[in-house]
Amino acid sequence: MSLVSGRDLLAAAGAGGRAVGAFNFSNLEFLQAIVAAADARQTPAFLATSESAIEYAGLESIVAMTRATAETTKVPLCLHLDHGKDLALIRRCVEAGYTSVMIDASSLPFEENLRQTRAVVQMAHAAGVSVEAELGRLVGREDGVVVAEREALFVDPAEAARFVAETGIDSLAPAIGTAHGAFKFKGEPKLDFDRLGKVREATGGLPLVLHGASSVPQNLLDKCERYGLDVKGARGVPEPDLVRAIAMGVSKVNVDTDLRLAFAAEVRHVFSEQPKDFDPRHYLGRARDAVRELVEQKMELFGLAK
Ligand code: TD3
Ligand code: ZN
Repeated sequence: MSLVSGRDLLAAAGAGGRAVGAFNFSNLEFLQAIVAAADARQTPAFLATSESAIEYAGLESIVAMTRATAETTKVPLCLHLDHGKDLALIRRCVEAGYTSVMIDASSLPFEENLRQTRAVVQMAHAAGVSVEAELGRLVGREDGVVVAEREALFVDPAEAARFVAETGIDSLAPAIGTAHGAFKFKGEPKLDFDRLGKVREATGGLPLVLHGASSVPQNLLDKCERYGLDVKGARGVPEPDLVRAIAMGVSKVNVDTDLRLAFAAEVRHVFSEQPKDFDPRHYLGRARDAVRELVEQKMELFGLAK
């Protein structure tokens, strides 16, 4: 079917306890893997592209292949801009056919974030496109921030209430201790659930989004190691923490890193097994299958899979 808005997808997540996955892609194989998983499990999904994915694949190519691939299933899907920072690019996405955009002005002062987000909401809503915004900052192990400073970068629940009321956003990504990438935590993973609860209360049931939600599961790390992908010290968000966040009102969960690990590990697996095979359809096809399987597992964990 044709692409639906992010707001419609989040409504599909229902009142609570379940979440729609947002999976990043920048090529045909990841896109096909995510859509095949959605179709197999009759589960809606956000098809997410970052600004750098657009730079890599080209905006028009992304829109055309996403529309064509979405037509292969009856499951509702949404084409989403992840972490939009360039206001001109956000506008180009809306005009080109994206059905959801994220404005990420979270690194700017609060008032400036509010101003930019409000402008994007006006522009996007006029075209029926929904808007996600972020408050607080995601910092990981590699950002070199000491633990005491970390919390100062988390979302402030009182600010969240004002931000939501004054911007008209459709969903909010509150920073509560996750980070992007494979190296999220130095010691034990720790999310600020208390703060998540306060944000939930302060924002009156608005759909919340968890970024940096890859789990970097041990079985995937084992496979990476077996085939020579060096990701020593990688650490993600434990699955029970994701389930807890979803139970507390998170209704969109963003995953990119785990898919990349699964894809790369399987490509290396094929290469190590078949030293004479150089047909890209063989190694990319098997890697695509590995991503599809992982996306299906995520959909199951997030509670919407059939
Ligand atoms: O916005 N994203 C995807 C892009 C981050 C770069 O990997 C996320 O929040 C997913 O984060 P991750 O790294 O945990 O999959
Ligand atoms: Zn993110």
